[in-house]
Amino acid sequence: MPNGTNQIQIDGNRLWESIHSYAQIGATAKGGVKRLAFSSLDYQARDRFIDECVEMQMAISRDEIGNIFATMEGSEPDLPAVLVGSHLDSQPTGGKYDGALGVLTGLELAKSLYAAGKRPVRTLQLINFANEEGARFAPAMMGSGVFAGKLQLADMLAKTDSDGVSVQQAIALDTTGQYPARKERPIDSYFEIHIEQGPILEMESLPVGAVTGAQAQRWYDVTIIGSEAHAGPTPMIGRRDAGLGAAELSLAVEAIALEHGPDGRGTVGVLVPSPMSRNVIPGSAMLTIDTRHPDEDELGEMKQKLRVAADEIENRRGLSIDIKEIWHSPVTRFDAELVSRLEHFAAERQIGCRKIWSGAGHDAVYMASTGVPTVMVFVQTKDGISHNESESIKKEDAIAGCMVLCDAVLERLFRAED
Ligand code: HGY
Ligand code: MN
Ligand code: MN
Repeated sequence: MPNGTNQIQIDGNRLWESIHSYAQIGATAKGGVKRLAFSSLDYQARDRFIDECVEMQMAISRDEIGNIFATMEGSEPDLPAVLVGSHLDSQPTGGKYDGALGVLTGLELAKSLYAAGKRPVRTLQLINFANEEGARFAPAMMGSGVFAGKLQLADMLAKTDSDGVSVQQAIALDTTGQYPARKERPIDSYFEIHIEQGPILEMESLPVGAVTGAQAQRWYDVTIIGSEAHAGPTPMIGRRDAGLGAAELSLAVEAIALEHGPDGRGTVGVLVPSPMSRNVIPGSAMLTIDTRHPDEDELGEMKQKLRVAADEIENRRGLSIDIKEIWHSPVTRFDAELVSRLEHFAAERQIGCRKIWSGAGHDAVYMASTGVPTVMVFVQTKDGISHNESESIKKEDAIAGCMVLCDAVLERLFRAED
């Protein structure tokens, strides 16, 4: 524990209960959660978070993309504030820990400070970032991207989901309009705890990781045009089958990622031929492509190879294939000093910990892009499985991660000098 903070008792049991209580909001039959961004269930979880903060007399504010901020003013309110955040929105078949662990750990820290009657020197600001997942409205990390000034609000409000509903229309259904706009203030640091969503910590039997940064991502939307025709009388030779073009391009995405292995990643998460009739040759198709790599140059080469593969399929099949890059999240490094503080507090508590790189994107990526000292704690994930209703972590690992994060945050909160 940092000096002067030992009467602040983080209650790991209360955190674990809180996580499983929030998991009831949007609970799915298979044990996961479905709280798509800007949906009523997303708002329900977020409103619960707001209510718990208001009970501790924390000031609530919001911004125009729907990020929510809960503020516990420090005794030196002019000193730069310490931010702790993550997200409560989920994938359609999401797990109960992805994002929620981070928001609810911040809440647990505030509860511990409040219960001890201990006002921090610096202001603590908790954040629930809107639409981190990018599942309903691409791109991912939308709320933090707008907050960081890297994504333009107007562009994001115009994004639409598969039903043609825009972010602007979805936000209009929000119930927190009555909260004031967040006031700009200097930021000391940003902390986020998250499940690893990969297998490394479990393979090494470590409960937590000190995250050093995140790999780059490039997302694409692809439209393929062929010609619709009858599945019966139309000979195989000469067809312009957009569905098969999409299938071949999907295999090319996998091949390109493997060529750039072992770190290259390529996924086609959505592939929709049209008109989706069994006895009609698809005249068009749309697909989404998610590519990632820790090396920007390699990710750039993967992009070029994607176009080359598309050209070859286009020419051979008489199709037109339009590939639109819709998002680039660059390689991001977190603050080395904060990483070493996490390792220090883990060692002090005799909690096994190692430096680790993030394969997933997180709100912390955009926070780091603003120049604010930023760091994450990862928690071991069973079988490395996430974005899956079976997502699971051990209670003792969640508590270990919470303790390490809170130690590092408390050290910053009670640090008077700048
Ligand atoms: O896709 C990601 O990396 C994050 O989970 N949104
Ligand atoms: Mn997440
Ligand atoms: Mn996620």
